[in-house]
Amino acid sequence: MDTLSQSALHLAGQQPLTTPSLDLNNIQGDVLGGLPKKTQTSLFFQITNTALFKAQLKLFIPLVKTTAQVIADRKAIDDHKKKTPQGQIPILLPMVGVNIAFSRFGMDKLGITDADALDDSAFKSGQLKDAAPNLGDKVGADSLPDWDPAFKGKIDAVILVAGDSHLTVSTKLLEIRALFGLSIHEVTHLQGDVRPGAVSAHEHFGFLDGVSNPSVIGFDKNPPPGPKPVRAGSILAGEDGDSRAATRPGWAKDGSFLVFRYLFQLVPEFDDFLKKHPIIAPGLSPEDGSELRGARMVGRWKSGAPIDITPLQDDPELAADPLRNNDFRFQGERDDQSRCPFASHIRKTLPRADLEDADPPISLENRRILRRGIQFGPEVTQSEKDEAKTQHGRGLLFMCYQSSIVDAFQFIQQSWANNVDFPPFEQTPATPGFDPIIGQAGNAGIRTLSGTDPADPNTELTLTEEFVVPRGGEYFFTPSVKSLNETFARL
Ligand code: N7H
Repeated sequence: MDTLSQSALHLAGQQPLTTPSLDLNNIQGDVLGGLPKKTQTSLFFQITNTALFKAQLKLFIPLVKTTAQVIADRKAIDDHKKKTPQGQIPILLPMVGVNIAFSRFGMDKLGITDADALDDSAFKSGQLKDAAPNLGDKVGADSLPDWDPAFKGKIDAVILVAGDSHLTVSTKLLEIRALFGLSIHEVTHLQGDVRPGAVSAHEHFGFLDGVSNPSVIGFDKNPPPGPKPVRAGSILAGEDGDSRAATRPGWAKDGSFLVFRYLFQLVPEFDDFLKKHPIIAPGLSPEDGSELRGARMVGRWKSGAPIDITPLQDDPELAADPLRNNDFRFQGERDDQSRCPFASHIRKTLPRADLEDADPPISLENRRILRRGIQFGPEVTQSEKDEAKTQHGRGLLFMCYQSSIVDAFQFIQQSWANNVDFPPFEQTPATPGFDPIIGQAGNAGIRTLSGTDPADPNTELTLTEEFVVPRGGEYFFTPSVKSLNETFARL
């Protein structure tokens, strides 16, 4: 182990990590490694001819990118960047990665009879049924979630095709569509693209994304200081740390549940809200006050710097330093939200010391998710800015992996983000309120939260509009390559 990682572990208060061996040739590449991508198309389909589909799946499996291949791809990208002369923007390496995942409906069609033993009620019901009662999505006149029609029918599986350019991805898609031919019916496809130029790593509200993901023991060899690394079983079924490992079917091992959410973001409306609700404090311009309000809603500045470390002004150097930008725990602020609101998006979705330092301590290991989303839709136009109204759909194709949807994604959304009393502190006079970014209040729509004004954290802020609007999604399972061959494609 190098000195840097030793001191990183020391800072994080961790013991040196043991390395149980994970079979990286067996785990699909997006789960632990993340398919490298500037663009990704997700193809949602129904299986219309099971026997033909299984035969074609056999031929498709060699196209599936494994974790070992993703590691090689990432090394090739790094080497390529190093070879690019200083001052020049590197030309992107042509690259494409393919993964596949199945919903419960798809498993039923393939004749997988022991899928109940996966023991995940959210996966079993599908996201359409889960959305209104558990995730807080609004219901439309047809009593179904107010979603894009494509997601109101059944989806059996999704193929992810990620790459460096639209050309590489569309060429691979042609090959895949031709391969499966009439064995599938395409329900819809969604294209995501990283944003252009300087905002390429930022999501549409403008915040740096992809900063904090769990380090996985046995995979991430040098975890930076930050939240506790997790055992592989919190992401992969059947591995150490999966509490259901003993009762899950053998074919589930090294697979992972994939949550897909089609989330629209009302960016001009979000910006307009911040403009009209700046934090007012001596020495703060209205623009700075709006930035501060936004940072307190998210828990990080747009640069990525955490407000728990730098509460009143941005610090881009801190934001860019992976050894510091995740090294905080909301410690010393139990019962207090002067540095970071309880309801801020990152405190709601990973409440660090709020639970880990409780008496008795509550582990967060089974609540961790590996996020893999990508943006969709165009940049905000001048006319949208002028009208403060969205005219073009844009947002996040949210994706995350975990070994239990019920314990992780569903729990985070339902019991934390949408739960106004979370986190629970007896001494705090104010109710935390909704996560202002992803909290969903069902058809009521109106949400309140406290803590966004640092001078008076008990003051409540009312949001009459939800800035993130769910319009579809599904729950999938991403099997290992071995079980794709032996179980999913078995005739
Ligand atoms: Fe969130 N945002 O721009 O405000 N998210 N998220 N998320 N999110 C995070 O650490 C965002 C969504 C988590 O470890 C950051 O990468 C937006 C859902 C978790 O400290 C930012 C949407 C769920 C973390 C955003 C959205 C989560 C996290 C900080 C929807 C799960 C890590 C940068 C359009 C139910 C927490 C970073 C930690 C971070 C935003 C969705 C969960 C900026 C816009 C649906 C676990």
